Amino acid sequence: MNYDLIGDIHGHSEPLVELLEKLGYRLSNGVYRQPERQVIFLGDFIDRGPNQRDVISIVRPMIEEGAALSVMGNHEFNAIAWFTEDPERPGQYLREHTDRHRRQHQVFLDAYQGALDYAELIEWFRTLPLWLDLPGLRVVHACWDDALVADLEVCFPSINQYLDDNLLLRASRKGRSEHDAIETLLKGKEIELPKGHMFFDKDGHARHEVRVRWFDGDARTYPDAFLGPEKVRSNIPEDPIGADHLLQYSHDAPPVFIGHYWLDTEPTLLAPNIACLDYSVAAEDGGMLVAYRWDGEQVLSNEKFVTVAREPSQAPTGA
Ligand SMILES: [Mn+2]
Repeated sequence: MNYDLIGDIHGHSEPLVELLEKLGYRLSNGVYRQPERQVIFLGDFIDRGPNQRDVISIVRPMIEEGAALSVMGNHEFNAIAWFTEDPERPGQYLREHTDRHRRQHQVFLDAYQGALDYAELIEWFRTLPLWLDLPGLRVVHACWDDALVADLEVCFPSINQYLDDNLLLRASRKGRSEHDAIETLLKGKEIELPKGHMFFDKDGHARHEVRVRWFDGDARTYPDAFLGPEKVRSNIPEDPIGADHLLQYSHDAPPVFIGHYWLDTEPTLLAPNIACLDYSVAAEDGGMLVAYRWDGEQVLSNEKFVTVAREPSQAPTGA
């Protein structure tokens, strides 16, 4: 099977429709299809953008009718944990209802909280696999880690059919190995900046860690290892890092497609077998929704990105 992989959508249905049409998908009985190909979504359907329901009403039928596959993004995982009451702490939730967490999730809550289909949508999010290991390619929201994938498969054999209560609870407890595992797969590897260094992220939060090129065991300094928007780079010191923070991913292993990193350059491969497809479609100053047309190649090509630009929001919608 040949696949069109599509990066983080974050509530922007207009670029999604434009991209699907550009890729040759046509609406038929409520489902965008292309007879010879399937889409693979990289997760993060929700939060941030203006069309939370419209995005779900496009991607969900595609997945349910076999026109697409998908992995879970950290925003879907967070939505599940926000919704789910903590069985050991009545009245509390697996994701704490702090102001900061609420702000990150507000546009989704505005669209679904109190609606009859909210609980059912959360149930559906729980069916999204954490990763896909398909013939010739691998898909995960942020970081492929062979050892974690192998461990989780042994401990939780049905992990990619349904995120069960046991795993959801363990993954929501800081300090547990399951928490670290899900964080790594869905949010990537982060390393602490040297003392005294920090920067503000797109939401204005102070960050003391950076996301890193987990696949690149040759990175020796913070700038070598940094993976994220280029506008942040001037805050990254030249200091050396400990190489044991990185995983490395063999150049002979199948290509891995990831989203998550809010890149802001022209789409470019991160390595001959690593492509990130998140180019900040939801950024306030505009960005791109990005796909990669994959036809079985094991060495990826910069020629195969397909993009749709989104202009900056006219009036930021606040919160
Ligand atoms: Mn993400």
